[in-house]
Amino acid sequence: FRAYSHSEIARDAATIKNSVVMHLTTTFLRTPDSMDSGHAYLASAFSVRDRLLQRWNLTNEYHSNIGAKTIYYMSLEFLVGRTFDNALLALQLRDEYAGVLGDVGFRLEDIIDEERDAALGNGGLGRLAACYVDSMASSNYPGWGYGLRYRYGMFQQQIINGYQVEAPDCWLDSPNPWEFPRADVTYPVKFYGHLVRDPEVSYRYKWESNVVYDAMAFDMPVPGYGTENVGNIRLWSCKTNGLFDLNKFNAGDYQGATGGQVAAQILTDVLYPNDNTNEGKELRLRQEFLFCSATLQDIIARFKKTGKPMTQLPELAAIQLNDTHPTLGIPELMRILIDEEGLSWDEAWDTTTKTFAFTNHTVLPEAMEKWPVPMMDKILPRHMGIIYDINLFFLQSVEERFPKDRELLRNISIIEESNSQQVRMAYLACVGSHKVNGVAAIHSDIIKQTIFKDFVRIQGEDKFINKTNGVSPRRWVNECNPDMSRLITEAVGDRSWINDLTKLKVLESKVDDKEFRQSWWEAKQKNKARLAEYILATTGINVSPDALFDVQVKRIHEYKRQLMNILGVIYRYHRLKQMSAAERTKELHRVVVFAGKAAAGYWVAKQVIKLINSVAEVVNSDEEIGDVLKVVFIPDYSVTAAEYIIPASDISQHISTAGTEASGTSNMKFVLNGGIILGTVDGANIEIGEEVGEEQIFFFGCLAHEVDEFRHYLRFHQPKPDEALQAAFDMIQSNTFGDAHIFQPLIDAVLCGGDVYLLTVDFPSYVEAHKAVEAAYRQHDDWVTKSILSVSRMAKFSSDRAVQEYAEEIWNIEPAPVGKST
Ligand code: DL6
Repeated sequence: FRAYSHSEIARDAATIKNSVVMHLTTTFLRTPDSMDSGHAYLASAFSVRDRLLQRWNLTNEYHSNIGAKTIYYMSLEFLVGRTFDNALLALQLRDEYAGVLGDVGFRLEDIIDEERDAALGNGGLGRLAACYVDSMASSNYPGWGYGLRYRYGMFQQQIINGYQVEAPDCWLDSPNPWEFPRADVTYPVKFYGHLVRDPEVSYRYKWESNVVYDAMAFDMPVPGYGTENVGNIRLWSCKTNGLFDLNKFNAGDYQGATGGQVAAQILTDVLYPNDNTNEGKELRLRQEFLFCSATLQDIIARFKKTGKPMTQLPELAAIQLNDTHPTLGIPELMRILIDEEGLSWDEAWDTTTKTFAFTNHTVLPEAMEKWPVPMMDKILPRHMGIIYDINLFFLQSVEERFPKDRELLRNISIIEESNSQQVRMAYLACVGSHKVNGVAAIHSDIIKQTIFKDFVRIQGEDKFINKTNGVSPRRWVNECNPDMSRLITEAVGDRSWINDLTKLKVLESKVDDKEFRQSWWEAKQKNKARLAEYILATTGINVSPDALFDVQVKRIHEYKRQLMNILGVIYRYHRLKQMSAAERTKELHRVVVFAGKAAAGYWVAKQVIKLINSVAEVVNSDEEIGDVLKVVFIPDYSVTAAEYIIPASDISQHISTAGTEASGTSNMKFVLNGGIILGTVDGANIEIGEEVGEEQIFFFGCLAHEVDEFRHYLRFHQPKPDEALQAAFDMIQSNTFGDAHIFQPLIDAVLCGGDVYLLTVDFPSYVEAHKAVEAAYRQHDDWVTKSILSVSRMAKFSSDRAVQEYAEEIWNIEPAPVGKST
């Protein structure tokens, strides 16, 4: 077949200009004279998309011609953020577009700002999925993400009177250049109905139902950096065509006529805004199934084109389950293989378990997905039957090896025998997969000792492995931190580090280079000035880039302990108020930045936001305090906001109670951008510490193995806050930040609710750790050394490394660069 040499894309200014004007005039019916920045963005983005699609086609054609094994990354969340700048950098067209836009009076930065984030995810889990597809494309692995095209992404957070107020994220109201609708790729997805048993094979059924929705594909090309490969995220949207009831319409029942459309559309309308909690809503279960069924049908359809027997599916396809949300893919593949493709149960099970692998992302009990058996039985009767059979065969095999161990059988059963029976999705995912992994070393150990303890005993140690998370150097250094990137490129000699972070090692040799150190510091200061502008624009608060920037940005959750941070701020304020003016002048100036969303129904988390904003209001308007302390809550945290915030931190806080944060990924992003971590011995903090060295990280707090004992003690004993924490409570309770009643439940959770997140235990060492940070920051030279050394040692935390490990140890898949072979 064709030689896949090079799909040379046009780079000259005249051709680029023509393509922008062509889209402006034909796609958007505008003239160059009436072009505003919104249309300049759209026309430019569409012209970049043309170039991407050219490569996208070639990549897919090439992979299918060589019969490449493909990884399918199934995730209900893809927190992509913006694409325009990312695509320009990947195609190495940034300067060219800046030139063309500059010629007609636009700054590229302003045009980039016209794009809305694709916020189809809650936090770390969704952003990880986006980083992984980026790495698959950039490392030439044939890989697709599969997800849902939510009409409303992550809600927009407004702060009104200090409280979080949610507004819908109507991101598709304006044209989206980064998706390609595929009306030709549509699958029917059934719900409800009844089963008819095959007269010849007792376990084969026909599933009959007239509740059938259509899932239609939208493709989002994922540009690989420094390669011709373009990946893909295929998102499903529930199609409403054909669900219009003309008879009802003719009879004047207009609402009834569109009822079917509304019922269908709602399936892909909204992203559930829960991070680390399981809401258990029926609509969510239907969302999950629509996603799994359409994805599996699509994978099978592609596989069948090869003409190979279905049992060879694992040779051409590897499916990774991003947490339990896509677990229904397992019974759905079983259903297709047995009921539609005629495989025996054993063949189908062998094929399924060899195809699937499962990543666990949490140990929090409230996040564990379980579905009531009656609900599952009603909505998905065939799948419930398959799950019962999977469980039966699994329990039988266990009983053979561990006869009469009733307790073991009860503990590992996929069906929990509670008041109403529940399907334990983590167990189903585990039993139906050939590998199970956690996302940081400590987390992978913890899951082996807790939720999967019995499974390790039964299925063997080898099945349970660790794959420490990583982040994309394209977005999280090269795109978000241009000045530091320029310095790294100069030090390395070229841009190869962007696809190979081991090259960062060379920075170590620059650590004593005076000029380099000065430029490094200046780059950070510039990023801080940029963030100060962003803070002013989004909050109206003026902060000085000369202060220490102390940042905690992530979902608001009790286990992440934003409450401990703001109590620390209150204590600092208390101390400052006790000082004389002369003493205060000696204090290090500090800007404490918070950002993050709370799930709409998570009352405690929302009260924490209110407390932060109330403290900010008082502290920031206290003239005695002035610039010594500023507190900022940046509203509507997003990928784009993170790209402003992360490069500007001096210190970032990752302070979860030990053993609760599976990994964390923003910790990696902060250090990769020259910031230092103040954190607990938890998640990936531990491995970051191992890589960068103890001198480069500020640890505090109790250790994971101590947590149970402390919790047990605090259940039966009154928690005792130290003086500092008591001072913070006293300040709140004396109405310093408004009506103390509003915040009393937060204090009660610590003092009367058993202090589950161990604030009283960790607060003293937290305060000490802050002192150590201040002392270190005052040693300006040493701080710069810490910053450079940290970045130079961060290679491990590239998502390219993580994806390569998955490819080699789980997916058994090789890179297939387009144009490298014919
Ligand atoms: O693995 C990505 C990310 C981790 O970095 C976080 O530590 C973890 O909290 C998050 N987990 C979830 C779990 N949600 N569910 N289910 O978001 O995953």
